Amino acid sequence: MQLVSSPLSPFVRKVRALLHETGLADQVTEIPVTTSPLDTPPEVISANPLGRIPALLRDDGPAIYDSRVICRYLDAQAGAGLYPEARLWDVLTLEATADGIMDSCVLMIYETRLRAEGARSEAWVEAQWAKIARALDALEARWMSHLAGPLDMGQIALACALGYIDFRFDARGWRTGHPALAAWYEGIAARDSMARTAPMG
Ligand SMILES: N[C@@H](CCC(=O)N[C@@H](CS)C(=O)NCC(=O)O)C(=O)O
Repeated sequence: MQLVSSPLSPFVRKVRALLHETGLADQVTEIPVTTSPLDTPPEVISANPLGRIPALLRDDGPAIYDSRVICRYLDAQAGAGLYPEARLWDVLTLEATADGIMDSCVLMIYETRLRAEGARSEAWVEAQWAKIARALDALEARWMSHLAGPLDMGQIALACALGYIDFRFDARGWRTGHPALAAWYEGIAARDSMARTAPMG
């Protein structure tokens, strides 16, 4: 299998972390790309008409995309149980929350990097951060007992999201007001799968 990827994408990181957690890493080779909404390479479009990464090229079927679909597929291939039936809706909701944090982070980056200076909206950027801040509050208030449980894909996704906030928006100080979440993150960030996939640069 081949993964259309980029080392800095938090969505790609979800897949890469899952590959390490499940022992499937040596079955997937990466096709590194540089992509943005304004400049999408053909190999991304041929794998995903939406022009987004990650996309997984399978040996025995059409390409699949969206990190949630890829992660669920690879988990099933490995029989790893990262989407346990008994907690499925919680795991999927947690993964959706993490993905939503990443969506807002990526939109903030695009707004400041891709838009011409005079067209940028500070209010819009702050509205994206407000979504992230509300999600962090909800995680701190309602999700800590789930996070204390066995590893699942929601937790891996959340670790990727928090790592991406650290990487791009460290100055926002997300740990302030979220001590339990910060303590949980210290633990999961030390896992081999997270250390080996941390964004650098
Ligand atoms: N929901 C998608 C989001 C993927 C996504 O937004 N990826 C970014 C890179 S971090 C991308 O490909 N952006 C290019 C674009 O939006 O055209 C997923 O989970 O895979």
